[in-house]
Amino acid sequence: MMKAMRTMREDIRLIDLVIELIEARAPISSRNPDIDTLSAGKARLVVLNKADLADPSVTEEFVSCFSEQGTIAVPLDSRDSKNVRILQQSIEKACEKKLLQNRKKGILNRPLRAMVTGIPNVGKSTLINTLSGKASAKTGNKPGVTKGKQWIRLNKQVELLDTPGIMPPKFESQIVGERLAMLGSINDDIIEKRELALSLIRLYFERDRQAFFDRYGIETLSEAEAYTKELNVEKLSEEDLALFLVAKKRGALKKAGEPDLYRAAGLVLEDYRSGRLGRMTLDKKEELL
Ligand SMILES: Nc1nc2c(ncn2[C@@H]2O[C@H](COP(=O)(O)OP(=O)(O)O)[C@@H](O)[C@H]2O)c(=O)[nH]1
Ligand SMILES: [Mg+2]
Repeated sequence: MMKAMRTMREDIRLIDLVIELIEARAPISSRNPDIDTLSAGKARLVVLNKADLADPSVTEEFVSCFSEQGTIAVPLDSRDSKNVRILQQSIEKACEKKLLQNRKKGILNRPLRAMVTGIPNVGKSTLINTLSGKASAKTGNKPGVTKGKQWIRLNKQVELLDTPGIMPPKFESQIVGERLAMLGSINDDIIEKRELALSLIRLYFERDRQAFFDRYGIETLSEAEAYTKELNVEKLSEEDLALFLVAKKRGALKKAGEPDLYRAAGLVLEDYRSGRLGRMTLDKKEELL
């Protein structure tokens, strides 16, 4: 991570436009605020990536929020090549001022140079792939795929560095760490998996209880009360009850037949990360700004 950060600092000196990828499901928690200092004086574009997994109305709120602060922001599913045009237009918009400045200085033919940055797993390689139209940047979690610097021509005015700048995730509060773990952006062994799933269920219960019930075929939690009574466990919270039910309904059981809550927690987390649990945004704009 230290080396990635050093490379990033070196690369960013060559750059006119920083394309900052953040998670649409956590537009605050998935930002590393160091990017503000690193990209001082450069053109900026914020991409709320994986927008297909986030609550669209919350995404819109965040886009307006950025725009009120004078930052161009665009929600995106970067896997979909149909979105290239939207992104191209946003890039051009973000570059307008810089191009004008260059023209005033008499610089006419030098293209602007752009770079994609963001925390691990936010979709940097996917975005570069989609933009370049071919598999020139590998996706997945294998670091160090590209050697040397290559530029991808995006249009007459902009070219893109084919290696992204990797920012370490930054979390000074437990809430932010927890949300990054829910998204799978940081290792979930930092927080006990069952605790993490329970926190996620609590959020679903506050914001979209029905989505959770629908996914696991739950009518009411009283079903769980009967089940846990059978097991002689008492006085459980709602989210605990829900996890017992997930274990029962999904057949996450230990050899002796009792519920495997650790496995059930894993199922819930996987369902959330992949979007099967429905689109929920973790951050609220009032909450952490
Ligand atoms: N649903 C969804 N998945 C995405 C999107 N962008 C990337 N991914 C997935 O997120 C994972 C990490 O993407 P990758 O590009 O390797 O992230 P990187 O570490 O930032 O380079 C991969 O499984 C991608 O398919 C998106 O917009 N929507
Ligand atoms: Mg990558």
